[in-house]
Amino acid sequence: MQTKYIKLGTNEVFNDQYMLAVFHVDTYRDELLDAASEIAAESSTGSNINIGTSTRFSDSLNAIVYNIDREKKLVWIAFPWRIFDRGGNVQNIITYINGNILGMGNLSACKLLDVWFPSSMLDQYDGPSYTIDNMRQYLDLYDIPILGTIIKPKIGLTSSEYAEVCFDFWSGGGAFVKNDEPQANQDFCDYESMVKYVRQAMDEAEKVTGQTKVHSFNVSAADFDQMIERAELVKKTMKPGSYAFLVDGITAGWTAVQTIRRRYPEVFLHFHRAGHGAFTRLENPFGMTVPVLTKLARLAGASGIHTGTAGIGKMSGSVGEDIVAAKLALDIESDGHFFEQSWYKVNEKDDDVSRELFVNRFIDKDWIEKEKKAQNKVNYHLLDSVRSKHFIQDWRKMKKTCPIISGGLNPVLLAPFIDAMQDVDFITTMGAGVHSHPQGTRSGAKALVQACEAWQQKVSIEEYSKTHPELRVAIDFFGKK
Ligand code: CAP
Ligand code: MG
Ligand code: MG
Repeated sequence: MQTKYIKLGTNEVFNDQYMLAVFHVDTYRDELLDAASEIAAESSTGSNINIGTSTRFSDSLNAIVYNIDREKKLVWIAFPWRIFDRGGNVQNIITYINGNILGMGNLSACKLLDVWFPSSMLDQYDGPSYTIDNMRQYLDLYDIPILGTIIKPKIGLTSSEYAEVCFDFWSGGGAFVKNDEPQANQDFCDYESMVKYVRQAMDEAEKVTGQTKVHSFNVSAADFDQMIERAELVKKTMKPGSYAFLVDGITAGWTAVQTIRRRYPEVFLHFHRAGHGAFTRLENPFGMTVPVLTKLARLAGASGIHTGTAGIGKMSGSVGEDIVAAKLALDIESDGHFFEQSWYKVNEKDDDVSRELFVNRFIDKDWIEKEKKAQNKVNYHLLDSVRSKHFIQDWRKMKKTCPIISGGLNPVLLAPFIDAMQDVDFITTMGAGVHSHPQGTRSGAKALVQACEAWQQKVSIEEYSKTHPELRVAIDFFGKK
């Protein structure tokens, strides 16, 4: 037990100097508080044994275990935010709070469920610059989700074939196209001609439809210079507003995300999270949750990040996680797992964190029961704790990050997802859900637009499809899938 890292019940961590975090922790052998103190030590100033080189000042930077729930195996730890690298470095925060501790031998679980940033800390971070509102203005599209696609096959089309599929989607009425996350500069589809042909396809589609369009280009690369080279090429080739920069934020890393945010504040920064499943999945007792990842992406300045389909699409996910994450990213005020966040308001008193509350909105007992039956690999304990409590967070003036909803969706699933979100402020991208339409990509795009029109007019897609043949075909095809 490293007692100097424990101050149960203390109020001193609510003084705006501490970032708060709540972990689900389990151990092979230690008592929970013992393990918690080891986590606090390893993730701040210490190691596994009390160190002789500590000073009074270094001790003032100790992380503090300030609360524990033995039944739910929850541990609350406060981190003095002055330990973090100056200059708004998100990568550095993660190195502390999801770093060495994930490998500690005595732990059988260590999952970061939620974090809370004090206002003084928030001021140090960029947050988003170009938001979905800017994109809406460019597209002149309001009050509906921005309808998009990922070009499929994931890889293998030549640059001109790729652009033709873009054209088909755009001319069918879709607004937003993205590179699939591994698309880069492959020998059969070189980056430069891909960008060039996309520009031509976009011009052509804009002429045909009279609508503006957006393409999100993956700029992730082996090194900094190459990433910037790709971004500059896109910038040179495309009209301002018509392109976004996609960064594979997990595999290329947070430094890539923050570099693009800082270099190109006038561009929509699209955070693709491929690989996040390794540490966010509920089956994995180690890592962080989707809401935490989403909060960190907002801190880093992502204009948009994938937040999952809440179990509606092909990826693992749930209402309790994905919708919470989406709302956290987006909302001025919304419920988190543990911390509720209000992004714009300045509180009169900074007593947010003492307002720990139960919010029942996302606690769906039936859903948990269903999940338990369906997936016996899920860590139920974690699942239950994830749904237990919420905190309040004030995000000050930090702009919103928009949810990007993707993964196994198709036009038939649009309305159910809007219902789950109870909101339309998101981008949705449907890959297979568009390109496998029996009549091809253009009809797939039309079906998607029609599904959205049906939702706007508050009629069922069944009803709407009587006069919209592409939607009819989509219902018959995807309905069976
Ligand atoms: C979707 C997608 C996205 C996933 C990532 C894919 O394609 O392009 O990468 O959505 O998951 O390759 O699977 P489909 P998430 O529409 O054809 O499924 O959004 O959860 O991060
Ligand atoms: Mg070390
Ligand atoms: Mg993809």
